[in-house]
Amino acid sequence: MKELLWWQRGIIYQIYPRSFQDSNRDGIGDLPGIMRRLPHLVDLGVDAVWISPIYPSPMADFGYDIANYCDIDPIFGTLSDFDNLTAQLHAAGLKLILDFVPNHTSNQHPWFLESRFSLTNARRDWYIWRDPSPDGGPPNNWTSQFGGSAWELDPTTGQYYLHSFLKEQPDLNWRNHEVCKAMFDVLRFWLDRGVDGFRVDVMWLLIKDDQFRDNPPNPGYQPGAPDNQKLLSVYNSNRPETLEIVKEMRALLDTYPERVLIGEIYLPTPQLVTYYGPNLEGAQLPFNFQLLQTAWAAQPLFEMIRDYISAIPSGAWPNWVLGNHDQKRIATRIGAAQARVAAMLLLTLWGTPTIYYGEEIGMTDVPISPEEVRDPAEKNQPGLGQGRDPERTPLPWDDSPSGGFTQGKPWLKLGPDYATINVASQTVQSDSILNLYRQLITLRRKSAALEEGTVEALRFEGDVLLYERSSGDEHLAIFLNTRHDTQRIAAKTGKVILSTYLDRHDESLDTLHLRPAEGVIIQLP
Ligand code: TEU
Ligand code: CA
Repeated sequence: MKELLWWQRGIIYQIYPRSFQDSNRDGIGDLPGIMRRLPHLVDLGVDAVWISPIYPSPMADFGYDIANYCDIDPIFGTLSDFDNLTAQLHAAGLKLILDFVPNHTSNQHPWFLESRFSLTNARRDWYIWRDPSPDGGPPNNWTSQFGGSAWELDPTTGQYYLHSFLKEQPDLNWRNHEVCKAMFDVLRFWLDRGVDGFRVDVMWLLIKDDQFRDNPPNPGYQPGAPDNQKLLSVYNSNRPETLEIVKEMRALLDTYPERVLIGEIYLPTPQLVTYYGPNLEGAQLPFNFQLLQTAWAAQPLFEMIRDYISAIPSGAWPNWVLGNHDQKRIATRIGAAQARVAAMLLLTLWGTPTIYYGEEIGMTDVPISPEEVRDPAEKNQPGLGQGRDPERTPLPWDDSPSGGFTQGKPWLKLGPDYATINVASQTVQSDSILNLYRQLITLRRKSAALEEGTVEALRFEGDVLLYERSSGDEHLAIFLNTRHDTQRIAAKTGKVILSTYLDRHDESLDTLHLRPAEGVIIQLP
């Protein structure tokens, strides 16, 4: 078997920097805070860290609105903090992945200030400007992901600009070659500083229809659902020309050794896998969000895994995600007991796993009252369940005030259960989910079958999902009980090497009684 690259063998850990560790009592996590908590990442055993945006930003969308691509926001620290963090991560054997947000800038970015100034200035075409429609309204019917029209009238010139997200986030025009060049310079700036890869924000939205055609209505729209679901995003997403840009990004990364290009892509499997590129010259890891969207039951999980793995182009590498800063946390979605089963699934499937900070201690969404809302997705469309604050709350490190996250007032409150759901308590509690994560990761790192074997004999029996992983003469069978009652399964004779209950080891068996929400890994002879 070919030697695996770090991003194939490794485990990625996503840090939402505002909520990881504060170091200066302003209640907001920062780069020195991440440095202080490096031992946690090392103890956990992850291989790479992806940090959500840390660039100068007015924070209208908490850093996904960038005003300068080549610096660090003072909230998070300085370029020298960044260089220190990179050096410390590398010294500890970890890679660093940055968030790259190419679809839009902040409306405070100097490029946009110049672009909006006049019809004829040199940067006018860097953004997407259109005349009003004949009735004076927006140029077409496209909607913003955060509600309302995707077009904002700019009184200075009487034209509308496109914003796929907030009006404070104008979309760049990736059909303009100077934009491509400027953004590729940004990638080089960070690559030259030692960054090991990028997670590219909304990769599938980068190019829009050149004729700006109206989107058709969505026949599946349910009244009461958010605005942006009323139409099908035919003309403002997943356009064929997008892959050309992705290939250019990849080609640039390939001029440096062993860098990784990850794409944030919310598309069904058949479209998602096209982002690998027909000759694997696209993204190495188009983020696979299927686990976020599949009902937690053995049969749908079986079908989804089967379809995803069979859709992967030959030679491409799969990947798996249970959560991120835009989605309900897994422990909230499926409950604390099944979150342990999900951990075993994530870390025993074939392909690169990404862990969202807090998953390792079973953090749940924190209810945020209307007065405490920070996220514009909730502020713009209150009560529709669009808010992302609940999954972005500070990581509790111990049971001291504010969980050791800050000595100030945290920017979002901690969960009511942080006295028990925290890193320190779970470190000493031998059967905690944190210790399950650590053992799963330890096992994965020393098992060639888990690192490189494909998924074999994938099936389901009743409520149990089963599959095998092999390499050389190492053969493992994984059994996951997706329900909260006992399941009895005929097993090949083998020896239990890990249970999600963390209590049975070396037990030999023929028939397996899986306890409620139990997952086990069995070593086959
Ligand atoms: O998210 C893209 C995206 O499509 C989200 O709008 C997602 O569908 C939504 O949050 C689900 O509730 C990326 C970033 O991950 C997100 O945090 C940013 O707000 C967005 O892009 C704009 O940059
Ligand atoms: Ca701080």
